[in-house]
Parts: sequence; structure tokens; C-alpha cells
Amino acid sequence: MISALALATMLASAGPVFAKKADTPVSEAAKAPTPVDVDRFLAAAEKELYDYTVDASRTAWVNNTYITDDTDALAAESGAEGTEKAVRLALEAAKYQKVTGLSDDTKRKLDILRGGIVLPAPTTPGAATELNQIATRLNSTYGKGRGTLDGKEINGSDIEAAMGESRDPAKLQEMWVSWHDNVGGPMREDYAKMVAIANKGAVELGYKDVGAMWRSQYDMPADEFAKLTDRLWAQVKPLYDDLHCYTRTKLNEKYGDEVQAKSGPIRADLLGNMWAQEWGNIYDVVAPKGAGDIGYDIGELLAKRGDDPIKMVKVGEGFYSSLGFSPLPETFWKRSQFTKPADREVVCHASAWDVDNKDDLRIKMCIKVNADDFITIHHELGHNYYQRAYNKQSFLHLNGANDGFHEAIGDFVALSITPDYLVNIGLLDQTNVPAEDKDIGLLLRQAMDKVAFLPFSLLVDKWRWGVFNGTIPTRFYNTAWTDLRLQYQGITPPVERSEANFDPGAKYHIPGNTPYSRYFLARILQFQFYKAACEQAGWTGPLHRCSFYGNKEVGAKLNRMLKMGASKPWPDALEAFTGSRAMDGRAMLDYFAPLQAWLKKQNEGKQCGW
Ligand code: X8Z
Ligand code: ZN
Repeated sequence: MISALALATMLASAGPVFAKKADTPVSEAAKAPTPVDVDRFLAAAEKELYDYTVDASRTAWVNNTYITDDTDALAAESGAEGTEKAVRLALEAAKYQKVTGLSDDTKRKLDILRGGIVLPAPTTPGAATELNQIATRLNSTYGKGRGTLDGKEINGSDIEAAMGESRDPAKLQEMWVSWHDNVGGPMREDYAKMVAIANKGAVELGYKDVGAMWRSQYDMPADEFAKLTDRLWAQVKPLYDDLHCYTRTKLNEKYGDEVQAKSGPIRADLLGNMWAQEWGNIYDVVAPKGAGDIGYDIGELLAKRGDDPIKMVKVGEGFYSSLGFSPLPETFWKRSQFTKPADREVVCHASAWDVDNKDDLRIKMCIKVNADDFITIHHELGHNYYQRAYNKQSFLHLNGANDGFHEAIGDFVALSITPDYLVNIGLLDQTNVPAEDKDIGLLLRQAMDKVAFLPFSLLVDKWRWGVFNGTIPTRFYNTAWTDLRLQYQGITPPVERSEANFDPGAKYHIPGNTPYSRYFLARILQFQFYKAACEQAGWTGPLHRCSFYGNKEVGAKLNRMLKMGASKPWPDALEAFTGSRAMDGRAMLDYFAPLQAWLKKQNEGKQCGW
């Protein structure tokens, strides 16, 4: 997802320097700036950035949906213009932060303007251009990436689906290794160069490094934010450990000691996902024997009904309409990329766009008829409805309360995709609704995606924070990545890796320069939102069976939070919808409590951990 400021700031600039007008009398110009001057500066900055982002978004859209040397060149040029613009305004904002008597709102905007740049460049001539050329090259290299299966080339979205479906360890290993070698490996040098340039930019803006800058955007000191994520992780880690232990046992039963040992880490390519980030695709391997199994797969239900990708998006839209949100605009259906074009290279990794910051909403996906993409559609639409809800805010507030909120909305909605909801929309036969005795199966299916993801979503930025602050030097890029994967996820690559590899580059958000802590926060937040919505709806049954589909009151209350955008500190937004001002893993733990008790029983007598 590209937010207005992230784009403005990802891209950077050369334009006219924002300063005193040439005809301003010297005496007046020399006077110390007043709060009124600062607000005038902010209004001009917002206008300048707004005008720039509409054009820049179009350029970025064309590049991402039609990768050629030419669109790369255009995107890099437009990006450089944006970087220079954003950096110039950020430097001004830093100066204005010293003015006394500023309103909270003004201070907030200055903070966003100064710290909201994803990849800052130093003001050295040519730096923004080089940075954007590298960033564009990395993004497009990922988009054009290929692995192999049975010795034949296979593109990114096909290999992702095949990792979910194959249960052949040799084939899984081939796909894992070829993807990591071919896609990540060649990015290594570019990545190191990019880190060096962006760090210089962060220092010019008064931050220790780029990682500190990323951590500065959560309405608290950067160090506090790192501590908060660690606290939340400590809260939910026992649940992850139980799931890891159980899953390892099941993989050992299926594949034998040679492929998956009973103890130690799990082999990363056996978990149904190229990055071992979400494990729901191997639910069939871990499903409780007999009684507890849920007995359906959403992908199969969709295929059986003959739903195509567009129909899947319509179903997603239907959920939001049921909450009272207006239908998506005509242009959404005309301009979105729903499926992978056959005749050109694109970035398949899903994203949601609001090109004109009004209602030019689009998604860009390479949809396949499977459960993963059904959920991802709801995720992307969550971004679009959020963007639309806050489109009356001023430019610097055209964003989520924090980036974790933006990532959480669609996922929170998708938690309502319960068996009863599937019956409601005609996908599941009433007779096939899993009875109460299948609750463990339902919860396990969810946990394989939701719980398994937690350590991955934390370690991606642990790695980047270390890279940016120098505790992970270039010569240890891959070792540090593999170590973090072992430490947090308890997984290990299927083959020996070395510093000739660059495995982080095989995950979209590294070459795409999308901060990742947002997804960790979102995983926690979505359960808080869900629990609050179910309470608002008066639900009294087990939490995971609650669907707030069709509930207009929940929709109205949700909209009250969404329309705030980034205009207030995130605790205010959280309070508006949930009544609480703190991010907390409790709601997630409550949701999974029956499963956790069951997992503990299954794990009895086992040596858990790795
Ligand atoms: O990147 C995404 C979305 C786009 S914002 C598809 N997600 C993360 C990922 O795929 O790694 C959603 C969940 C985590
Ligand atoms: Zn997203």
C-alpha cells in the first residue's frame, strides 16, 4: 500500500526551494518565525506535496504494472523529484520545530513532515537520483523474479501458490532455493549502497539512522517503540511456541526424521509459504485427526462455485457494503489490476492505491482462486476504504492513525469470514457448517496464519534496524537474517546458506522498502478491533464464531475511527473504536485460548523449543 506521504517521501526532489519569497523585505525575513509563519509554511508544503503525489502515483502505477527500462527510468526520475522535495521540506520542518507556542496540531504535522520519509537522501547533488535509481531497480528486479520447479522457470505468483500446494520436499526445496538464489542474491550490492545513502539522509534530518526515523512515527520516542514491540511479542510468544511444537510433530509424522526431525528448528520450505510467514496452507498436514477437522477449504469452495478473481473482489466489496460503506467507484473496476497480465512484467505483490487522494481507488494483485488471495482481497480493500474515509483530511493527515492501523482494517474484517458468513453468501452449504466439536479445527486453521506470522513480522525490521544502525554490517547480512529466523521463528533454511546469498531480498518488502513492524502491530490490533466489534454487535458466543457482517452500527463506529486518518495520536483513534488506548495482545490470546489449552495437551511429553 502506498500512502500519500510515503509516496511523496519515497520519491524525493529538486523543485523550487521553499523559502522566503524573493520580494520579502530583508528586515521581515530576518525576524524569527512565528506560529503563523509555521502554519503558512505547512499549508504551502501540503499543497506542493499534494500536487506532486497525484502525478507521481500515476508514474509509479504504470511502472509497477508495466515494468520496462523506460518505466523504470521515469519512475526513478519522478521518485528523485519527490525525495528532493520531501527532504527539503523536512529540513525546513526541523527548523520550525524550534519555534515556541506551536499548537499540538502544528507540532504533529511538522513531526510527520520531518520523519515520515521512508528513504531519505542527503542533499548532496545526485544522491536522491542515485537512491531512487537503486530503489526502482530493486523493486522491478523483485517484480521480474523467477524461480524453478522441475527445472522449469516459474514466476513469483505461481511459485508462491505452488509452495502452498506441494507436499514434495524435493520440489519445495528446489523452489525455495531457486527463488532465494535468483531473486535475493543479485540485490546484495545495490542494497548495501542504498542503506549507506539513505542513512546519510536520515542523519541530515537529525535522526541516528533510517531505522530510528521509521521508529519515530508512533507518537512516542523511537526507543519506546522498540520496547513496546518487544513487550507485545513477549505477551504472545508462549502461544507461538505451543503452535511451533505441535506443527513440528505433525511435519515429523508426515515426512519422517530425514526431512523433519522431532526436535530443533522446522525446515523453512515445509510450511506452505515461501517465507514460512503464514502456515495456513498446510492445515491439511496439521488438522486434528477425525472429529476436529473443519472439512472445507475456502479456495475449493470458491472454485466449486466457479468464482473468478473479479467475483472474489465483488464478494469482498459486499462485506464492506453490508457495513454501510458506499460501493467502490466505477474507476476502481476499470483501473485496477486484478490478474497477472500475460504479456508484460509487473509487480504481483498485492497493494492498494488512492491515486488522486480522493476516490481514484485501485488494487494491484495477481489474484488466484485460493484462500490466501480471498483474504488478501479483503486486506487490500481495507486500505481502500480507509483511504476514502479520511480523504477530507489535510495532506499530512492522509494516512492511518499509525501504519499498523492501515494494515489491520482489512484483516479485522476478514476475521468475520466464519462458517455462518460463508453460508450467508452462498459459498457453504448449511449442512456443511462445522459443528461446535470442530472449533479446534477452525481455530487451528486461523492460528496457522495469524499466530505463525507474529515472529516473522517482528524480525524483518529487527534485521533492517540492525542493518541501518550498523550492528549488522554488510558482510553479515545473510548470517544475521538466518540467525534471526532461527531465534524468533525457530526455522532453518533447507540448505546451507552463505554470504554469497542475500535471502532478505527474496521477500518483497526488503527490495520494496516497505517497513514491516506495521504488520506485527496489525496482527495484534486486528484482534482488538474484532473483539470490540463483536461486543458492539452484542455477540455472546465463542469469539471466533462471531461475524459482524451486515452490522451497520459497527460500520458507523468504524468509520468514525477511519475518518480521523492521521489527524490525532493513534491512542485517540484506538479509543474511538475500542474504548482502549493501548495496543495489547490480550484480545488475540482470548480468541485462541481454547486452542492454546488443546495444543498444550497435544504437546505433553514433547521437548518443545528449538
Ligand atoms: O504485504 C502485505 C499486503 C500488502 S500491504 C499484501 N502483507 C504482508 C506480506 O504479504 O508480507 C499482508 C500481510 C503481511
Ligand atoms: Zn497492506
